[in-house]
Amino acid sequence: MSYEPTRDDKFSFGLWTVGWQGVDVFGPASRPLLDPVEATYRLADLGAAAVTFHDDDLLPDEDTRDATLDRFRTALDETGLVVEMVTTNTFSDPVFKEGAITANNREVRRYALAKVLRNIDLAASLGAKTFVMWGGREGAEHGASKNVPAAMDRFRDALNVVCGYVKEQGYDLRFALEPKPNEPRGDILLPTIGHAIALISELDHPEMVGLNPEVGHEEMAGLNFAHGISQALWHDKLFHIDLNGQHGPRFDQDLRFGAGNLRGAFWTVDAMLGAGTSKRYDGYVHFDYKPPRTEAIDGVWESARACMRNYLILREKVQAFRADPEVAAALEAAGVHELEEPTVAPGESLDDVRNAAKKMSKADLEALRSRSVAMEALDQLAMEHLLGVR
Ligand code: ASC
Ligand code: MN
Ligand code: MN
Ligand code: MN
Repeated sequence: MSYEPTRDDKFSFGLWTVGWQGVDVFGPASRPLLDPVEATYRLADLGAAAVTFHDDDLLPDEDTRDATLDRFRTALDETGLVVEMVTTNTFSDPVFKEGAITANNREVRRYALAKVLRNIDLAASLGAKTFVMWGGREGAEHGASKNVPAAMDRFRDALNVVCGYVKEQGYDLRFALEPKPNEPRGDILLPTIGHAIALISELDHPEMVGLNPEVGHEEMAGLNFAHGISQALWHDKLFHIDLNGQHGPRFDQDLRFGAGNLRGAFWTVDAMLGAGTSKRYDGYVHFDYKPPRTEAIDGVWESARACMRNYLILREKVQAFRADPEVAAALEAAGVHELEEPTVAPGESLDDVRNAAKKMSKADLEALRSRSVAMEALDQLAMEHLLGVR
């Protein structure tokens, strides 16, 4: 296998990823500014199918806005790349230091909403189908400083407003909320996939709003990303995905996909492909990572290439795992498919369940207590596929 990406692989990159100059809390940029239009050409050469951006990544100021948009549209025409997703920067400008759509200050909230609405128009004009909302500054450091129920009201209102606007304009655009537990705020609202799914059920148009989970954001909270996206798929809410790498609960590392928790990456790809049984993810395979500050521009392109290559390698390993007859036997031995059977069969009464339980002998129970679940053997098969010895 060559692991060369094709357009059919639907790889997509945020322009802010390869464009990250390495500014961090302890130091300024370590790399020169990368022209986002040049980055678009370069990503096309590397095999990407699409790009995404925050308004400010591509269009940082009014004076150059129209000219840059013209150059960007030319780049899309010349490369055949599409803009599949657009998102709004409601976190860099200090005006958003205390939040954007859930800031205590109402003027800030209205300013943020106007910025989002303008960006929705841009997203629609470029043909994007997904609009991500990452509430990076929607949060708090101080206990009494944020009325969380009121913040949820404002979050809900803002989502209702933007959904209503998209319907009214007739845009073909869905929203995807991106959870993150902390950083840059001490605590961020909608910290996990589960919190975001719960808010969606309170909206006027829940069918228009789903999720954009990011590997590192769930793993920062010690959560299992594959489980999180599997549940999101179950709710039909996996509208988009941010793939990257993370080493457990610490700062948001945004490593290239495959770095950090490699076993987690294996199960992430497996979950995206439907884990052999359930619904699969068929959207763009989007990378949201940061080439480490240590790298010069050669390392930037190397890391972008590696994100796609690691995905393709892992996809091959996952497919081989799922096609392996020994794995099929191990899944059987572990009783994995039995879980697909309803606990109470259609037509059965709860008395049937009670009576069946009552009829169980001590020996029946003892047999269940001491049964083999054979899960270590199953997991070792996955490990050996991942390690390349099967
Ligand atoms: C996003 C998104 C993030 C953040 C981060 C900004 O839109 O998905 O995770 O912004 O990439 O640095
Ligand atoms: Mn991140
Ligand atoms: Mn992200
Ligand atoms: Mn990020």
